[in-house]
Parts: sequence; structure tokens; C-alpha cells
Amino acid sequence: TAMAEPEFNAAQYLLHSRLDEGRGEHVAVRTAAGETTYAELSALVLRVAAAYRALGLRRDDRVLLVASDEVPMLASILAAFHAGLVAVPVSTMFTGPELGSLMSDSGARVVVCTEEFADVVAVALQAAPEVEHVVAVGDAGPLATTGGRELHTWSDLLALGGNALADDPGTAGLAPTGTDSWALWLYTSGTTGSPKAAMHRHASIRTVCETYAHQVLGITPEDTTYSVAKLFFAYGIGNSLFFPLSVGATTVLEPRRPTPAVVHERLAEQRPTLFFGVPTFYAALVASDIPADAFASVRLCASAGEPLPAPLQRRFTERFGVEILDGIGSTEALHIFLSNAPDDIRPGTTGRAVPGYDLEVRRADGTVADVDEPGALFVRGDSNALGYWRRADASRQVFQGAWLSTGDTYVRDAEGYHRCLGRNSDMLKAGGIWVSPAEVESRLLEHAGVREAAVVGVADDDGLDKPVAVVVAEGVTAAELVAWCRQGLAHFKAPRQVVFVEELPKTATGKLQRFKVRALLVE
Ligand code: 3SK
Repeated sequence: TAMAEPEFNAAQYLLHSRLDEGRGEHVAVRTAAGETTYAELSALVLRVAAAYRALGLRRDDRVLLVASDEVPMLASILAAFHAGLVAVPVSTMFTGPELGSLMSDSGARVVVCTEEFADVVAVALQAAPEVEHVVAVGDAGPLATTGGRELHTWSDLLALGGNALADDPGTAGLAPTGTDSWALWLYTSGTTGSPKAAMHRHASIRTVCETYAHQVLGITPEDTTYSVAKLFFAYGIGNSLFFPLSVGATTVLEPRRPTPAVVHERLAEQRPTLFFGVPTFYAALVASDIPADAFASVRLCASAGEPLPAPLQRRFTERFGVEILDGIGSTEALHIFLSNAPDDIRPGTTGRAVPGYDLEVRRADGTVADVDEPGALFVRGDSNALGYWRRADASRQVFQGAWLSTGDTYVRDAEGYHRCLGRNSDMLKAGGIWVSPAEVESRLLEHAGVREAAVVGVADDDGLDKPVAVVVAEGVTAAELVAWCRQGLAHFKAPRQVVFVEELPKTATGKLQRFKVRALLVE
């Protein structure tokens, strides 16, 4: 008979165990609206989990979340773990049709959304007939007329869960999940184009806590975390949920879009000790007029998403007096596997393998590259996803046995420090988020005035890549094309600049020569 995997549930590991350790009265979450203790959060999670069951959800059903960073989002994710369901937090930056295709792909039976996203969710639902229940936190707006599904307010859901628990306290029980049960699906455009769900196990959540968070950040119960990356990102869910809860620390949640002013306000009010940003945001902080003592409470900053240029790192530390640990992770690996360490920072590098992860820089033929020889970066670790949902080809390309192809080109020196040289493919990152040039190009080509289009990443003044479009077009301005892209695509994918040319550089066989497109822009 097959061996069952050991019992393990991420909600027990992250949350309920804190009560057993006597931390029930400690603050788990702080928002502008108030504080939630571990005991309160645990009780809320039991209620939401009981409500999911009362709605008829069964093991491995997906709960899709389109929500801002607030207590209901956190509780809905943890309740999915508790009930043996799969939490699918998705980007709040998508347009309705973009979201609709993910919703339908996920096969979710329930969607939880906060009021700011009710419009987008209403459009998305048209593409996802499988969704049976919609839970609206706050004003349901256009969702009130979403035919054919049951609409629940957040308070309905809590009442439903409360009644279920009162009728049968047995419904409070943890689902008998194991280490390898599905816990979390995270959509990513990743290294291979259109969004697909990386499927994560319950045990992977423990792995990222015990490796990067405990051994690199050295997080303790006295820490307070604050992340500009939202909970729907792998980076954000680790920073704002997994890491602080795993040690009984406090997480600060902020639903608003991060700007230097918003961050300054949060820093001043909540006095976090660990701050998580991305290079584009560190550049915005350095360019802002927030005071030099704004980061006085912060003992350490982390950066990920894309390489942090050394001059930006220096300017930030000179201005605010706090070190930044640059690292890199991936949605497929759940969190950071390569990073600088507090007592070992080499600006301009991504540091060394996080304890618990093995790295290889490989040549095109699969053999391991020599020291100082560039190659494709592969990672092996216990938090690598099980694969992509319903995407066999992409899964086989990216998940190769125990190893994961990161899609990045790296070089490693004799002491084990790694430096990023760029992507293996044409994919680019904007503000740390993958962007598929093909997707932006096809949006541009839908415009009647555009004949040809190429999108490439070009470094801005801070050395950070941004999408730039080079087009052959007539009767349309650059501003109109940027607006056209922002209308049809999530805003971060829109080109920051549009350059008009007579023709695009091509090979004799008509293949676009992207390196020549890039050269046109940096001349
Ligand atoms: O992009 C990254 O570096 C990253 C870091 C942590 C988790 C997820 C990602 C994509």
C-alpha cells in the first residue's frame, strides 16, 4: 500500500499553534483600523472555515481571492488552509477579461472580493460559470446583479460559520491535510508567457519560513513586518503572512496602493522592524521627500523581484541608514532561495544560496558552468511547486525533476556569490513582475494604426528595466498607444515609452531581432 504523507496543516503551523504556545493575546495583525490578536484571528479563521464547509465546499476546491490587504483577506486564506481547500489569491491589477480567464482556469467554486474590485470581478464572472458563490467584503456594488450565483456579504459568511459552529462544534476541526496536500495556487506569467497557477503544498509554507525567514532574516516574535508587495504576490504572502505568523510576530497590513507617502505614514504609526520592498519602490523612496529618519524603527530591509542596482542600494542606505538585503525568489519556488545575508552584503550581487536550497548555473547543454561562466540558474529546494495546473508543456519545461529552471541568467564567483545578467528568454520584468512582450505586442497590434510592434525591457535612470515599445504606425500618438495598452492590459504591462520607426530590424527570414531593437533604444 502507498505510504500516506505525514499530517500537516499550514493553518495549524502558522496560527493555531501560537495559541498552544501562549501567544493568544499577542497582536497578530495591525491595520489603520485596529489590532487583531492571535486568539481573535484563530477564532475568525474557524468561523470562515466552517462557513466554507456550510457552503458545500469540499476538499481541494479552490477559493479565489481578489482582495486588498486587510484582515478578511488574511483570514480567508488561512481558513482555506484550515478547511483543506486551496487558496488562490490573484492580482488586483488585472482587467476584467484578464481576471476572467484566470478564474475560469482555476475552476474556483467561490470568489471572495473586497469592494474596490467588485466591478472587475463582475466582468470576470461572465467568463467563469463554475463559480457558485461570491463573497463581497464591503459594498457588493455591481455584484448584486450577478445572475446565477449566490451572493454573500462578509457578515453573512461569518454568521453562517458562527451558526455552523454552534450547531456542531465538530465543524471547527482541521481538515486532515498532509504535507503534500494542495494549499495555495499562485498565478504567474513566469518564464513562459501567459498566466498559469503554480501549485504549492502545505509543507512548502513551512519550508520558506524555516529557511529564508528564520535563517536569513532571523525573524523573531518581537518583529513587526511591513511589505509593499501585496498578499497576492508570492513575495508578499511570505512577508506579510507566513513569516510573521510562523514566529508569533506582528504583521502590518495596508490596503492602499503603496506610495512613499503611504509608506511613510505606516512606518510612523506602526514602527515596523522588517521592511520588504522591490527595487522600483526603493528608487521611488530615494526620489521622494520623506525624512531621513522615516526608517528609524526598521532593523533590516529586504528587496526582491529584480536585481537591486548597487548605486541605488548605496543611496538608500546613505539616506535612511538601513541596509537592504537583495535576494531573488520565484512564484514557482514560493519565496527567496538566493540572497545576501545581514552580516554578508555584497552590493551588485544577489548573494549566496539560502540555507536549504541548492543552486546550479548551467550551460545550454545542461552541464554545470564553471565559476565566472554565465549560464541558466536552476534551484532545488523543498518549496518548489508541484507543477502548473493544467499546463503540462510549461511544467515539463520549468520543473525538471527536483530542479526548477528560474529563467534567469546568472554567473557565480569562486566564493559562491551570484550576479544576475538578465533573463534566459525575451520575458522581462517591470517593477519586479513578469511581463510577456508578446502579450503587450498583441495589444498594440489590435490598434488600427499599428502595423508592427516590438516590446523590450530598457533600463531607466536607476538601472531598472521598464517595457518600451518600438512600433511601425500611422495616425496615432505615443500617448494614445500607452493609453490603449493601459485600457486593455493591467497597467504595469503598458509601455512607459513608445518609439516610432520606419521598420523593425529582422533577419532574412523575417524574424524579429530583439537585440537590435534594444540597441536602437540605448544608442
Ligand atoms: O521575484 C522574486 O524575487 C520573488 C521573491 C519572492 C517570492 C516570489 C518572487 C517572484
